[in-house]
Amino acid sequence: MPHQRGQRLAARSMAFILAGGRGSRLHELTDTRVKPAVYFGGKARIIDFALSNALNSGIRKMALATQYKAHSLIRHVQRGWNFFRAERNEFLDILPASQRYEESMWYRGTVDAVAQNIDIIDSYEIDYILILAGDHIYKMDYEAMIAQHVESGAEVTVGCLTVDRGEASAFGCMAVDGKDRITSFLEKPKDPPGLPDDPDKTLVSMGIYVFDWKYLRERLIADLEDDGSSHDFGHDMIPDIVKTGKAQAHRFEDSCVRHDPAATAYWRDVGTIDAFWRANIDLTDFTPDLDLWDRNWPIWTHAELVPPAKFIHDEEKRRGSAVSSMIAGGSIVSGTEIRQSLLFTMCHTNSYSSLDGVVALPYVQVARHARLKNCVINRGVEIPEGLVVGEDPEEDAKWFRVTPGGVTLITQRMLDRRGAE
Ligand code: ADQ
Ligand code: ADP
Repeated sequence: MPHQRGQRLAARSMAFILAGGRGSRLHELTDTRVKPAVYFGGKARIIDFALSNALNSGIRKMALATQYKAHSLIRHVQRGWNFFRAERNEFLDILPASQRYEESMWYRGTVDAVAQNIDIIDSYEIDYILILAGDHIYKMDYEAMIAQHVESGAEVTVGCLTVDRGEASAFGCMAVDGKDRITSFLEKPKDPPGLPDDPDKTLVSMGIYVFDWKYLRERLIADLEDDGSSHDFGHDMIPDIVKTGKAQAHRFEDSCVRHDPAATAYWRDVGTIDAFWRANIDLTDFTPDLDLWDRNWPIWTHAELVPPAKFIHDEEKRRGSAVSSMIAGGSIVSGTEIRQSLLFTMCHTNSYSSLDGVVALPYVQVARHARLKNCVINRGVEIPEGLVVGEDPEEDAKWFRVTPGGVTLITQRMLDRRGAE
């Protein structure tokens, strides 16, 4: 059925979210869950940012490609992401690699994850497809990017941002002309090029793309049969299209959602324990760069039905208090002194303990007399009485994972091993 004229661009588009990558730099935090399913910000999961951006941008057709360790992600999406009405042709489809295309073939790469679902995408009757990664923290109005794509007439529009040159080799790096047409694209170069007017900065790809569906469809069909391809957007398809001169850059600054135009354009890849800890703890700042309080751009998630956080102050015990911190619902802070920390849903801490710079995932319990500094504690961990972490890095490293940045990751398995010694 042809699309009606005057329909909003977002209504003629779908978001295809890639959430199947292996990823390993979050170590034990991704032992059982893929990175997009990792918790972030006290209530949400990383995937909620891409999904919320799409929803808030007016997109009502979404598909989520999953592969490794997908159970936690699928459960979260099933519980929390039911805003869609099939009657209005709205949906969020979960597309696990299910060997539909060929019986021996999982998703061979990001391009292949889309290609193996061509028939499903056809049935959505869309004009534009927005390819997203499910593993970044940012707020962005995707409709502005789609609008630029349509206006410029490019074959592909690549979301991009400026980073320090020293960090750029983890990204696809590009050069653009005066109209932001991409003139060269190098995937993860060892020695990234600097910007012409600022050699210490590099323009990099956010790994998000807009295509006309008709155009991408043809490229996907060719890629399916191309044994020489590694089936990856960053390695194969984007550099190829750049050579034709029909790839456009879209500046994140132009569609980043922020209260105050002077605020920094916030984007984080929380791909390491240090980055994950930092980004969570930053939320406890007086005015965090990431505004989770904006009623016009909410981050939607599955929220457990729990009572408000409770603080127990007992004259005989020490004060139960939290300062410069975020404490999620269902938590009980009983006689614990908490500073600059973030406790997720249903955490329970006990008397004579102190937490400073702690990111505690849901259902963490802290027994009495524990002193914890600069830690990430995995979901459901029971911190035993009197445990001290963050004061003697050598001792901590015997049992726990201490990062280069000095953050300690604690899991139940590590504690059990320590308890058994
Ligand atoms: P990377 O960050 O290395 O580079 P990649 O590993 O390809 O990105 O993952 C991108 C997204 O696709 C992730 O959300 C991942 O979970 C998912 N994914 C990976 N393999 C998949 C598969 N087989 N099936 C389904 N999903 C899969 C990319 C670009 C760079 C860009 C950075 C920005 O290639 O050019 O700079 O993203 O972070
Ligand atoms: P302590 O800090 O001395 O170890 P507890 O954690 O055992 O103390 O309990 C302190 C208070 O926390 C209780 O009096 C109660 O108000 C509240 N509390 C503890 N557990 C629960 C629970 N499961 N449900 C609701 N409230 C609880």
